[in-house]
Amino acid sequence: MKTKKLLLLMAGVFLLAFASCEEDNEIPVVENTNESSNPTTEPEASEEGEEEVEEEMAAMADFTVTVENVVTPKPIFESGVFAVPVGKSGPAPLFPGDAYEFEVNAGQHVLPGDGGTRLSFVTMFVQSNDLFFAPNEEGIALYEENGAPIYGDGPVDVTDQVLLWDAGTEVNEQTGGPNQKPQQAPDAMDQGEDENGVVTEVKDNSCAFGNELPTVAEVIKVTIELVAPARFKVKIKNVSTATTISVPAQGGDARAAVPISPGVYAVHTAPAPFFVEGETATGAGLIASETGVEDVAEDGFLDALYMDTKAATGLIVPLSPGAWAVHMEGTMPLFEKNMPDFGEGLEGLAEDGNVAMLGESLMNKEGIMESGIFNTPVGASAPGPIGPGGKYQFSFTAEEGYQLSLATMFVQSNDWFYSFKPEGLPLFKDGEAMMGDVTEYVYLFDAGTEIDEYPGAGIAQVIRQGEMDAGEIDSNSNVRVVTGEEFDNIPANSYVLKVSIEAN
Ligand SMILES: [Ca+2]
Ligand SMILES: [Ca+2]
Ligand SMILES: [Ca+2]
Ligand SMILES: [Ca+2]
Repeated sequence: MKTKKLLLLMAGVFLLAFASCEEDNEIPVVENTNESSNPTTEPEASEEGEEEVEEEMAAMADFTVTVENVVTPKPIFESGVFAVPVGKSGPAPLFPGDAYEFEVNAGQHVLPGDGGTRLSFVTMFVQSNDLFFAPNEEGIALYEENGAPIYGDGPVDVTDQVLLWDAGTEVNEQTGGPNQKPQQAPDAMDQGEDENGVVTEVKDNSCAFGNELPTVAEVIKVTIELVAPARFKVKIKNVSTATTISVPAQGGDARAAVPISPGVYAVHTAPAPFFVEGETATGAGLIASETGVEDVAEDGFLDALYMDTKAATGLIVPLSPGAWAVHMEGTMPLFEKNMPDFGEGLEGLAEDGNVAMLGESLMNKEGIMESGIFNTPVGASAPGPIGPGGKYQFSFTAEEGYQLSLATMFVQSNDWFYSFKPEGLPLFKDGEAMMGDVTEYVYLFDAGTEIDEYPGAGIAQVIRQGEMDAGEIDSNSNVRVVTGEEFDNIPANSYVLKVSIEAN
């Protein structure tokens, strides 16, 4: 799968950012040189003295913590429908002069080396059995090779990148034929003879179906406008007129407009989100929809295509190297909620995945029994972030009364990190060591050090920013919980990471 290759590339890019902390790798992790630490063997107390001895001994255990990236990589970054014409109150096809408008979020790429963000869509050429408009498999690139966004003095016309396709699902009739959308009952579906063909570009408009089709630009006009950093407005306009297409099946010199149906769009980086040229429309492309393309191409119905596209849409969130500390109950080594960042390195971790300063600060902080950083993924030989399937691991020995804190960056953000609550996670309960999956105690925090942009798109986020610490200062400088309402694509914590503890 392509995602794997992309994540490797990503790891390479991150190495640049993390190279500075490589020398700090050697922070001791398990060594506990404290001479007063207790032996792990059971006390061999005499019968009558046993209870007393147990009361004096604080419980103690060896812990291994695993931080795992459990993201299921999805091929589509963002998706949606366009169904309500501008100025209308409900879904409808576009008739001459009407337009759909929608906005998408897209940085120059989602992951380093992924080929860049592109826009694709599928919408029906309504005067047909199964023709649709869509860009080619690559999609319409939203950025130049040098990383500059599509930009012009106003909207940029990209109609020359829109093509007319035959879905190969229904046998073509002369325009105006009985099994074409305008002649079918409004709710008719799949009416017409099965073609059992493949998706092909309609290149010969004059003779393919025994009548003349208009050119793409005579029916549809598509423009893209950069309306804010990493945000584009797309406009799909029907530029046909009442005489654009001849409808010989209606007799004589009859001519008509070409309506355009509601459709589905996607922002993606790998090619072919919806279909593959030369393959059957069923189950093809990144979303592998069973009937989605057919339903739009034949009847202008977008439910199946939209649902299958949504199912293939999601944010891929790498996790950065992080820091951990085992500290006394009642201390908050990393941050306090609703208070500004301590200025001890959390900012560098939360904004750039740079753990060096925080790791150093923790070594010299009071109340901390042991601390360290985790920056080399399990199975890797060099520090780097972890993508889906990757994990970090660290170990320590701790006694009752101590808590565990840790922090790792939500890499598709400006300054977000995963952590337990600031007091940390108790390592013992009623004398028993904490074990198992503790992901439910993890929260996503905003460090309050940089203004948030759309996750996965923001140009001041670590994957896309030009330099470390790029980004504007947040007017609310407090560390606080990310509620999930800030943006529509923030995954649930348990979708991104799993934190588990082994103890013995
Ligand atoms: Ca056909
Ligand atoms: Ca039909
Ligand atoms: Ca922020
Ligand atoms: Ca930044």
